Amino acid sequence: MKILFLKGIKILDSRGEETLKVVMKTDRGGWSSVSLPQGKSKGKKEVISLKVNESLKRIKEIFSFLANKKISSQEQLDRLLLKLDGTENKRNLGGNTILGISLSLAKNFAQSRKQELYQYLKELINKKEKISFNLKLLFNLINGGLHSPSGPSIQEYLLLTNLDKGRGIWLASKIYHSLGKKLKAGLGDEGGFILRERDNELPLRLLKQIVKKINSSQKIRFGLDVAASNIKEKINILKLVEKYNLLYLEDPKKENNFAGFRKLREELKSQGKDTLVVGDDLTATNPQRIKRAIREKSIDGIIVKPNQIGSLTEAIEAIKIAKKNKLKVIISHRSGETCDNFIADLALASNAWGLKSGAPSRSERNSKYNRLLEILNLRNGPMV
Ligand code: 2PG
Ligand code: MG
Repeated sequence: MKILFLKGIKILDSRGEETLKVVMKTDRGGWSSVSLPQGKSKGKKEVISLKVNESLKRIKEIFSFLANKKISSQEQLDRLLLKLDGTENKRNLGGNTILGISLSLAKNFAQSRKQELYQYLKELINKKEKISFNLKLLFNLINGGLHSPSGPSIQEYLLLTNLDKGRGIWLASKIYHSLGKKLKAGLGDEGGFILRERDNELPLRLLKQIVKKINSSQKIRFGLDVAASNIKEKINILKLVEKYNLLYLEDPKKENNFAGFRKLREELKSQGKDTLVVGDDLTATNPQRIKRAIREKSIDGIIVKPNQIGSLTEAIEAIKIAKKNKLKVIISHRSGETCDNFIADLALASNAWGLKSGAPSRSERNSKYNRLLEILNLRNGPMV
């Protein structure tokens, strides 16, 4: 395959900030494009994203370097770009620049093989495993922390349901609307409601009340992304786990506190809880950090955000390490998003435990949930 055209474009993200879109044409796959998300509560171990204008220049340089080179695989191009960058944190080319090209190539390869993106990605991740077409959805219904101008310091109050042939999405939507009627509140960065009260427990109380009223037969559990690196006060997490039967705790400790994660896990296990302790800023989709967390028994699962590491090949490496070590994989959006839905395909392709894409509201969040519905409904026939 040869790249015939490669260009970066500056576009707006869901917060109205500048982000990067990459457009590619190859001699086999035709046109493809990818828009990149951006985090706000970023981990210190994430790779560097360049300012969009800088990325645009790098893309021009990369295009002249790649023109007429034969590209035989995803990994070959990704490794070539990593070598060209030559740094550990991708500060020369930018993680956003490299990832934009890397993901555009993936879409292009899929097209050239007349495959859906998730089918192509599945072959990169695990040829033998069958896709289950089911996973947990983590809906961020109340936004706090850095994603909200007011309210609790915990960043995300998550409702967890099974995709269950799409039913989980409609259930979450129903709960979201009931909550909206009750709160009459504005929305935070990820489409969840914002509160004025700082009380960290109040959102869980509200969610519990609403879910009780809905009286659904489907399984619903709650979780938190504490994003503890951004919090100064002490929060009694174990009390919240006990009171609200929490299934999921993301970044409950600060991002370098591997021992603290482990201690919390041990406490939860000794109390017979099934609560999962998950690393996001702790592990930063970085294979080395994930291996350390495994060695130190810090986590039950990892968040995977391709732009934390900056190439598809390395994100897949992170997924493979996690799965091999029986860690749960949760594929995740960023708080600054676009309507690009690459991560929905990645979540199905990797048979991830979960997908986290914010509230079931606003097009940049719904594009991921809608992509799942599209795949579920069309997978036995032609995609449109
Ligand atoms: C997180 C993410 C996404 P951000 O902490 O998990 O929800 O936030 O993209 O701001 O890092
Ligand atoms: Mg997080």
